[in-house]
Amino acid sequence: MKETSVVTLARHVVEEERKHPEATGAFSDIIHDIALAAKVISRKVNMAGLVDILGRTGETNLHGDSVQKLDVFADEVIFKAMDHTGHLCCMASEEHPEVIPIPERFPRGKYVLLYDPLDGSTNIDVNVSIGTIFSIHRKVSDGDHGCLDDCLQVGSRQLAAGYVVYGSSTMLVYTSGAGVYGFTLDPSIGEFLLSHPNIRIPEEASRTYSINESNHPRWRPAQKRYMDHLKAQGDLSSRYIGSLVADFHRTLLKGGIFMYPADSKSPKGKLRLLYEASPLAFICREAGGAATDGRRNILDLKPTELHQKVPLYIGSKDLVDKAGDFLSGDSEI
Ligand code: P6P
Repeated sequence: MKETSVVTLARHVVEEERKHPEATGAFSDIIHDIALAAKVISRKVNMAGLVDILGRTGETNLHGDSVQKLDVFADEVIFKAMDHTGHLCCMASEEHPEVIPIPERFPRGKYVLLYDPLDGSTNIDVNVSIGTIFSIHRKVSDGDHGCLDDCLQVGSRQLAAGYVVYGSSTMLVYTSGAGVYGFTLDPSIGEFLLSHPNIRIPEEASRTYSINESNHPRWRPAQKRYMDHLKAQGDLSSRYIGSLVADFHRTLLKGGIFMYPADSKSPKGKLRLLYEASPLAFICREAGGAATDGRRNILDLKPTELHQKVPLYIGSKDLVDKAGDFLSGDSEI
């Protein structure tokens, strides 16, 4: 019997779990439940142009971003996929100002889920790839209920991190600290199939730099000097989608650097540490890349607020390190 090459996400997670005798299966369940939520969101995203869920709800989220109906849908799908499982002590979402408790009627567990339910949602109406980002920590507080301290953990303590990119295909990419694995959804059978085993960020020449250059007037001099340096190298193409998950996914697979710097309008940058920068930094490190705030490793930053922002330089280690060389003298970071 020929060895099957079809490895489902479920099979992969079980095989990874077998490498850890102490594993209880809870983590495998969490990844499975996230994948289920991703399938439901993917179906809705792919129908967005056909069903009355485009456009805005008329509300704005805590960050002042207009909330699109798919944002709300994705947030609810993830919460309802996870709230009853007994594996989580609490959750935190970009769409909620405070920590989300597990409803009293359900058991609580020893893990914490932080998530951005639908990042890049301003691109929904123009059919550009969007994504879900998630980060899993172990509960650190005493008692049965999770709390803010369980969410405000340094990125290096993450147990797992991943994203789902809803693009030309739907892919789930995750790491649990032993490599980065990519699974592509086959909608005809409703399974995520291993398509990108052990992703490593390449050093080859098809690398890109990715940044919103319209912000150039607001950049600090050190940022401008680094951009001039990158362009002078002549071996990087410029690509910017404006959807973090899509821009990061390309950077992970092709190499290069994605930047969202601090600037005079956003002194802490725009992206959030807990459920954007930190999980992507964990994935990038596991793929042989690096991620900083311009000077410090993202995974070393101790969060102080649930929705705190951070400048982000992420991608090929040589390019991220070089950014640090230019920016390290910038005392304003
Ligand atoms: P700008 C999308 O709104 C988002 O949060 C990220 O997905 C993306 O990387 C960034 O903002 C784009 O921001 O200022 O370039 O439009």
